[in-house]
Amino acid sequence: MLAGLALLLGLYVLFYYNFLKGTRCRNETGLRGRTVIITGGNTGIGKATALDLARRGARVILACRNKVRGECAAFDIRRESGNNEVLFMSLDLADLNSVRTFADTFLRSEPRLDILINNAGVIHTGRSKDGFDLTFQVNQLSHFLLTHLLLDRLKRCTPSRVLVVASSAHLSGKIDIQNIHKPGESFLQTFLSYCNSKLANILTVRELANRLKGTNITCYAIDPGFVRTDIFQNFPIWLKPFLFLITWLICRDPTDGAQTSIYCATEEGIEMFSGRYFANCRLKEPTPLARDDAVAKKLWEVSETMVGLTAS
Ligand SMILES: NC(=O)c1ccc[n+]([C@@H]2O[C@H](COP(=O)([O-])OP(=O)(O)OC[C@H]3O[C@@H](n4cnc5c(N)ncnc54)[C@H](OP(=O)(O)O)[C@@H]3O)[C@@H](O)[C@H]2O)c1
Ligand SMILES: *[C@@H]1O[C@H](CO)[C@@H](O)[C@H](O)[C@H]1NC(C)=O
Ligand SMILES: CC(=O)N[C@H]1CO[C@H](CO)[C@@H](O)[C@@H]1O
Repeated sequence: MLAGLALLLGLYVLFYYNFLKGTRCRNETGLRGRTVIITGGNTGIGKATALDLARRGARVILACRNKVRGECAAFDIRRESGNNEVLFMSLDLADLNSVRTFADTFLRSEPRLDILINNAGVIHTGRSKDGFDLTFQVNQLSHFLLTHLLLDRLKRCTPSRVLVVASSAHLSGKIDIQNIHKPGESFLQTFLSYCNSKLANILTVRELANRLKGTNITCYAIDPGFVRTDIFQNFPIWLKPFLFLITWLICRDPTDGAQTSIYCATEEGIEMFSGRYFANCRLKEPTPLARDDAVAKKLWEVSETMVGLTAS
C-alpha cells in the first residue's frame, strides 16, 4: 500500500516536471532603456512577467483597473527586482473610454513604447459599460483598441513587439460575427465567450502581423499553459472542489506560466514568426480556424466598428 503510494507520487513528480511545468525562457536579453506596458500586471501571469522584465532593466507600466492592487504590485516588483522604474497606470478594459484615457495619459507622459503585452483576461458573466459581453470586451475588444491607439508609438520605437496572451481554450472557440459580442447569461455561455475571445486573440495577431509587414513591429500570440491564478475565481461554487483538485494537480505556478510571454518579449531572432502562436517557448500550431485569414480579416473589420474606429 505504502509502496504503491510512493510509486504514484514518484510518477506524478516525473510527470509534473516533464509535462506540466513547461519550459524556462533561458534568454538573457537585457531591456535597459526599453519601455513595456503590461495589462493586468498586478497579479498572476502578468505580475510574474512584469517582475522578470523589470529584472532585465525595463521600464514597466502596470496597466490595471484597481489602484490599490496596481500600486501594491508595483511596490512588490520594485522591491524584488531592485528596479525603481515600475509604475501603475489606471486602465479598465471593461470601459472603452478608460482605454482611450489610458492611451492619452501614456502617450503624453512616456516617450517610448517597445513592448506591449495584452495580458489581462477574465471569465466573468455580464455586460460591459459599452454594452458588449464583458468577457469578450476585456479579453478582445479593448485590447484591440488599445493596440490601435499605441501603434504609432510602437512604430517610432522599432524594433518593437506586441504580445497577446491567448489560451488553448481557443480550441473550443468559434467566430460568429453576428453574435460574438452579445452578453451571455449563463456560466456556460460566459465560458464559451472566453473561448471565442481567445480564438479572436490569435486571429487578431495573425491579421495584425499581415498589416504590419515591413514595419519592424512584430506580434505574437501566447498560450501560457494551465496556470494557478485568480482567473478561475468567478466559476460557480459547485465547480470549485473540482477546480481545486485540477489547479493543484495539473497547473503550473505563475512564474512557469509567464515563461512563454517572457520568451516572446525578449528572444532575438523570432521576428520571422510574427503573427504566430507560441506555447512552452516554442512555435505551436493553433486550430485550423485560428489560421483562417479570411475570418481574421472579417473579425478585424467588425472589431474596428465595435470599438468605434469606423462607422458601422
Ligand atoms: N491561468 C490559466 O490557466 C490561463 C490559461 C490560459 C490563458 N490564460 C490567460 O492569461 C492571462 C492572464 O490571466 P491569469 O491567469 O494571470 O489571471 P488573473 O490572475 O486572474 O489575472 C488577470 C488580470 O487581468 C486583470 N483584469 C481583469 N479585468 C480587467 C479589466 N476590466 N481591466 C483591466 N484589467 C483587468 C486582473 O485585474 P484584477 O486583479 O483587478 O482582477 C488581473 O490583473 C489571461 O489573458 C488569461 O486568459 C490563463
Ligand atoms: C527594419 O529593420 C531593418 C534592420 O534593422 C532596417 O534595415 C529597415 O530599414 C527597417 N525598416 C523600417 C521600415 O524601419
Ligand atoms: C543565456 C541564453 O541561452 N541566451 C540565448 C538567448 O537567445 C540567443 C538567440 O536565440 C542565444 O544565442 C543565446 O544563447
